[in-house]
Amino acid sequence: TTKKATSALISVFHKDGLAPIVKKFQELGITIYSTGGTEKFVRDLGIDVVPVEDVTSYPSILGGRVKTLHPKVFGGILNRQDNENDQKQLAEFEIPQIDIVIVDLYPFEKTVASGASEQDIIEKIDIGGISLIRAAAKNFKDVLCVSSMEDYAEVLALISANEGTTTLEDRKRFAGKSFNVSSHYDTAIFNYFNKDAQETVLKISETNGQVLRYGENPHQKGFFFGDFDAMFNKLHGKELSYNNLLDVDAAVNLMGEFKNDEPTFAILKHNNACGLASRSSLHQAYVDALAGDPVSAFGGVLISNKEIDKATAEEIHKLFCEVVIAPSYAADALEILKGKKNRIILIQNEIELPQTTVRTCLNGVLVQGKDLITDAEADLKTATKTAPTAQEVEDLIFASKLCKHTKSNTIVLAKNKQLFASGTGQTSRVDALNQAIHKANTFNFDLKGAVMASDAFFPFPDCVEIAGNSGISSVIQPGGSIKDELSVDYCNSNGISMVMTGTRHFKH
Ligand code: 93A
Repeated sequence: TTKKATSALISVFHKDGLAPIVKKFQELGITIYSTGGTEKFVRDLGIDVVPVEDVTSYPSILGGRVKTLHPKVFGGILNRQDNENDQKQLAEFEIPQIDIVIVDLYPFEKTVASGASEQDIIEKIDIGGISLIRAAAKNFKDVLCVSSMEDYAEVLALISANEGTTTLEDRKRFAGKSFNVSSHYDTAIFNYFNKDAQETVLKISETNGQVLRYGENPHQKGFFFGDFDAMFNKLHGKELSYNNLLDVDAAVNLMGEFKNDEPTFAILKHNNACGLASRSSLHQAYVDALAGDPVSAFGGVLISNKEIDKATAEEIHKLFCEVVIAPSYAADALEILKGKKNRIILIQNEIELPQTTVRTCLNGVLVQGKDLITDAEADLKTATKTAPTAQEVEDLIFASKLCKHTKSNTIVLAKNKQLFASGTGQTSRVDALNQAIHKANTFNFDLKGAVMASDAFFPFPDCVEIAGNSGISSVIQPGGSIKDELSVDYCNSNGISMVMTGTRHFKH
């Protein structure tokens, strides 16, 4: 496994630091093969060197793009010295054995960083050098591969100490470094090409997708891929924007939970509901949904699970809202809603939504099955001594359905199937609860007898304590914290009921 080198192929971009190595090679009687510039550098030192063209009997062509890419070179590197057939072929095709390969690649990254033209950058994609490195590293059993100017000093020390002899361990270590160099190099090239990915993707989107006014912000381009017209009949209003579509998506998914319920109305802002109520009349459902947060409702997306009648339309018309979605509209209701030129009015058709979700993540995408579990009464396990009342159970389910469609961390406070307030997208559950309580107080809701839903378990009893102090009488949560008992104990001592669902509903 210990090998004494007799020949070396040197093809390096950076010649600094190479002189002592080639001098050492000469001293040790190691034959040096070299490419154009490197060969000149070596010869100028007064050291014997064999041009690689003499090995290949082929000139460097295409302005240097092809100089080492030749079977005689790669045969010399890749042949197995313990393989009889390989050695026979080496002799047959007059291929010289190559024991050491020293390469320093075209400086691709530096060229990109210098702001060079694309043409210059492309020319700096090293093909022959990277192939030499990969070949020599692959055949580390027989070949020592030096893959960067960074290693000149180390290899000089190694060669000097052992008179050109290397161990298998040395060669394998250098092979490891080499693949680090080659993978880093190709990653840099990949990144360069991907830098333009935004332009490329946007160009493809422009021809294949639905062109939106812009993306999330006016300086971003935006496109929609999907069949909007299969899902909705648009009756009125301006073009839907990127953010409108996101809100419509959130609205449709939320209302899907209330499809078969009594008349239900939801008002959404920034993909979260700021109002939600179920009532025996749609008009009342709208009025009570709006009461949840009349401030946020401005410019919101409205959705109903029932036909919108005249009385409801008259109320809606008082509000500036971007989009109204319903399964149908009474003729007189539609006339009223059309009273605002830009208001988007959509009929939602009965159509299945995808059962998977996709979003970009780092340099790829994340795909997952959709959260299809809706907490139902049968799933609730009472964790406390007292169980919730029938009314509370209805409210707990109502709040839990909304929780599932609200950005985590979330706390939903509700009573009599009306959203009182929610805390949305907070970094702690306590923050979400405090936000919800603050909002409920702002709009004069009395939390006494209201219920609390949490999208995930309570890691500490702090949330139930705060909720208890605000008058919350019943709580729904997945459970599963190692400190569940502390929350349950607090509820038991304070007359609060708690049910656990066993299902977490994170939405990030
Ligand atoms: O253009 S290449 O990809 N084609 C080749 O066949 C080739 N072989 C070695 N570039 C090639 N090299 C690279 O040339 C080496 O990686 C090194 O960076 C450079 C050394 O060229 P010279 O010895 O002419 O200065």
